[in-house]
Amino acid sequence: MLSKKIEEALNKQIRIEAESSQVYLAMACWAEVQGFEGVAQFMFAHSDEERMHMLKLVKFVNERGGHAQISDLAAPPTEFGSFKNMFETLFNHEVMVSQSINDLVHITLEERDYATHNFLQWYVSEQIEEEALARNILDKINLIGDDKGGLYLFDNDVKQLVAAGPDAPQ
Ligand code: OFO
Repeated sequence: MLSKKIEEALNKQIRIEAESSQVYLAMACWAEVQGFEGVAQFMFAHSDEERMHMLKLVKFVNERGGHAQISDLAAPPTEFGSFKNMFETLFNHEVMVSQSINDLVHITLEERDYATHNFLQWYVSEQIEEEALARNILDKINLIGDDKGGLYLFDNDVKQLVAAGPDAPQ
């Protein structure tokens, strides 16, 4: 059984994951209309992953005697200025999500809710991977700068990354 405090904190995280999915969907659209197919595919896949993160929390809350709240979401930006700027936004967003997961883990320890603590370990590991991936991509973008040819190759690279990943679109 979840305490009210844990239920509220998990519901807050449900909203964060849902908003993350929206942010990456907006990034996918921004990249797609500019013809960057690889980056768009990457962002569409990432958006789906965030929805999966959200659903996993929803199921957990409901199964543990709580009630998952599906709330309205903040609208993401529609313009991202440049790829560098967009991937910086993505990286900073993931750092914010990691912080939020850490806060949540902290609350479970305060409340002595070891079941939720255990459940959240999956998110802790996931955030390590997501931050590393975002940092990796950002490093590449920083090397390329505004070079058009470089961006074209980068887009192809990212396409390979999606194709190789577990959530690769068919
Ligand atoms: Fe990319 O964050 Fe979910 O957990």
